[in-house]
Amino acid sequence: MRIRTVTMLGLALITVGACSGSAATTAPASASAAAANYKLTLIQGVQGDPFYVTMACGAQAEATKEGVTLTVTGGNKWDATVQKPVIDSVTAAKPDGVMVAPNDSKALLAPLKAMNDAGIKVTFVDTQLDDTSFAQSVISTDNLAGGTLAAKTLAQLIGDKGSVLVVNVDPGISTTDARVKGFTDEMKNHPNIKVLDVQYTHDDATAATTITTATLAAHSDLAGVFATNVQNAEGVATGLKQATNTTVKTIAFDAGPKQIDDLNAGIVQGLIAQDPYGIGVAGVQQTVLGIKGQATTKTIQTQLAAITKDNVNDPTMAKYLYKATCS
Ligand code: T6T
Repeated sequence: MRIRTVTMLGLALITVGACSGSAATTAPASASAAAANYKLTLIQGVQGDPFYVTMACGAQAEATKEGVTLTVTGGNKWDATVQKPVIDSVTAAKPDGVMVAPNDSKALLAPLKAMNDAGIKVTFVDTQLDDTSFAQSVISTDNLAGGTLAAKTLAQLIGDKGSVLVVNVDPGISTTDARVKGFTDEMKNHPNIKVLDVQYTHDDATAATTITTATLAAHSDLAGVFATNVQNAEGVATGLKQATNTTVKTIAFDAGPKQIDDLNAGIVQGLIAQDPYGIGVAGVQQTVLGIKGQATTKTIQTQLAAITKDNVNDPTMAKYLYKATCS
C-alpha cells in the first residue's frame, strides 16, 4: 500500500493510495477495445446518492470507451429487501456482466450467487459480501484506513478530549462497518475521548438530524461527530446548524455537493472523500476482462483524500468531489 503524508487542518493526515490484494497492480489493465456489444448493468447501492451518481458517470465513460452497453439501476432506498428484487430482475434480463454494490454483506449472498450461477460475471463495487469467492473483482476504498484517518483528525480538532458521536447507516454494510472499526480502534489510543454508542439512521438524513439534536441535549461534553456517509453527514450538519452556539466539530465520509457547502460554511471541518468515478471505471474494466475470459485483479483499492476548507478548491482535489449529474 502506498501512503503519502500531507498536511491539513494543521495536522499530519494521510491519503491512501491504490493497492491490491491477491494480484498486485496500481493501475488496473483495461480490457482491450473493440469488444462485442457486451451488455453490462450497474446496480447502485441506492439511486440518487451523489456517490453512486458519480460512480455511474465513471462506468458510463469507460463503457463508451470500450464499446459496451451500460444500464444503471438500483433501489430507491438503502434496504436489502428493496435491492433484492432489483438484483433478481437484472439476473432475469441476463446481461453479460454486473457491477453491484450490495446493501448488506450477508442478506444478498443468495441472489448474487444465483446471478453468478446464471453465467453473469459479477464485480463488487464499493460494498461487498462476506463471501467474494465468485467475484471477478472487489473494488473499493480502503474504508478501514479512512475511519482511522477520521478518528485522528477529529481527536486533534477536539483537543483530544470529550465525548464523540458516530452516526452510521446500518450494521452489516462492509464499507461503513469498516469505517467505524477504523474509527473506534484508533480512538482506543485517545484515553480522554469517550466514543458514545454508535447510532444508526438506515441512511436517512432526517434521522441523523434527530440523533444529533438529541445527543447534544443529553451529552453536554459532546465535542465531536463522525458521520459515516453522505446522508448522515447532511443530517448531522442540519442538526448542528439548528443548535445555537455549538462548538462541536464534525468529520464525515464522502464529498457530495451539500457536504462541500457545509464544509465551506464551517459546519463540517473535514471530509474523507472517495473516488467513486474511479471505482466505476475500474468496475467496467474488470467486468469486461472477466467476460472475455481474461485475468482480472481480484482486489482493487481506490484512493481517498482528506478535504478541508483550505484545500477544497485545489485542482488536485477536483477528482474527489462528487457530481449531482455527469455533465
Ligand atoms: O459512502 C458511500 C458508500 O461508500 C457507502 O457504501 C454507502 O454510502 C455512500 O453511498 C454515501 O452515501
